[in-house]
Amino acid sequence: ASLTLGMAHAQTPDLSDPPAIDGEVVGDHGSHTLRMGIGLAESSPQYLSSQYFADILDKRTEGRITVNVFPNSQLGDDVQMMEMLQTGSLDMSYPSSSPATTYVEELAVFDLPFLLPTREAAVAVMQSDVAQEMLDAFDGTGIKALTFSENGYRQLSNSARPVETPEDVAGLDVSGLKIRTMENPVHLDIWETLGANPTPMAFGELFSAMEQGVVDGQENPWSTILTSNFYEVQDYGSETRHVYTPFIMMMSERTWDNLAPEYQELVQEAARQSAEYEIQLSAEYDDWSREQLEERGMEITRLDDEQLAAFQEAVQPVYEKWSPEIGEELIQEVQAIVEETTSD
Ligand code: TF8
Repeated sequence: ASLTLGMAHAQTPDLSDPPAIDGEVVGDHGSHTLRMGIGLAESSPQYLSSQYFADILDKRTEGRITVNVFPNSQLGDDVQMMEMLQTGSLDMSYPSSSPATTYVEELAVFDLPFLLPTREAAVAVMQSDVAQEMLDAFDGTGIKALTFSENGYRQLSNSARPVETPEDVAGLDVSGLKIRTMENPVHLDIWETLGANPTPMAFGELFSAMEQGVVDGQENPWSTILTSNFYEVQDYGSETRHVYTPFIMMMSERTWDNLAPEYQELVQEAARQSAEYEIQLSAEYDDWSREQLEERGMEITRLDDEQLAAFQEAVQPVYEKWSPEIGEELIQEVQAIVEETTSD
């Protein structure tokens, strides 16, 4: 019988129980009901980990801190919700790092293409001192940045054609793909460099823009393409993994300053615990979501090493252009952390 080396099927994410909530109950320092707005759906790792964050606070204050999580960008998109944190009209949010570069420009290091080759390297960078300095750099903006977690490896999807090479993006005899990007100048430059026609747009407007053909495609992790139902309006996917984007769990500085120190310590610990859970969930969702998308009819191209190298080569000009802006030293520091994780 012929040996069939079928692709090993990804394990279905285990949503049964998040990690047990242990740790002592924090004394009574008043009661708070917090509103948290997030961009993704109830089935996303972002929502599930936000709910786990809320459960930790509820349990360890015996209900004195309640966090109500509002998903699906219903309170606004990433940019709007960060502004609401600054004015104090929203208590918490969980945006990508990319639109937050207007507050802390060093975050743009995460937008450099192919910078973080493995999840292990990405996690090491997010947990490094240089990453903590970026979170601290929010002080004074009205936003208290609590922790990084994983939005994940971004993949290209579109409704026009299969994409295996940069030439497929640019379109030799047709115009370049109209690609929606996050509101971030490095992302715009990546897709301009690849010959696409990029348009920055809030995430909440993206589904209808694809449905109406205003844009041909977008780029996000498989789990977002699945949980936001993009497969309904996107026929083709390409496993480009061109950028690893972090999430940043944020609290309004007004809300933070209004909490007793004991509560602040608990919030920081709960944020770290929920980020750890989110990264584990997001990793479990990654390959599984890609398979779910194929089952729902998306044609997904897995790039081989040569095809991936062609994309890495094609976006080199982005490094030349943005390294001076982002800071050569910072980029080298991040690359050194990557080296450490990939060397052993
Ligand atoms: C994007 C981001 C978003 C997330 C989410 C809205 O493409 O990846 O999916 O920031 O929180 O805008």
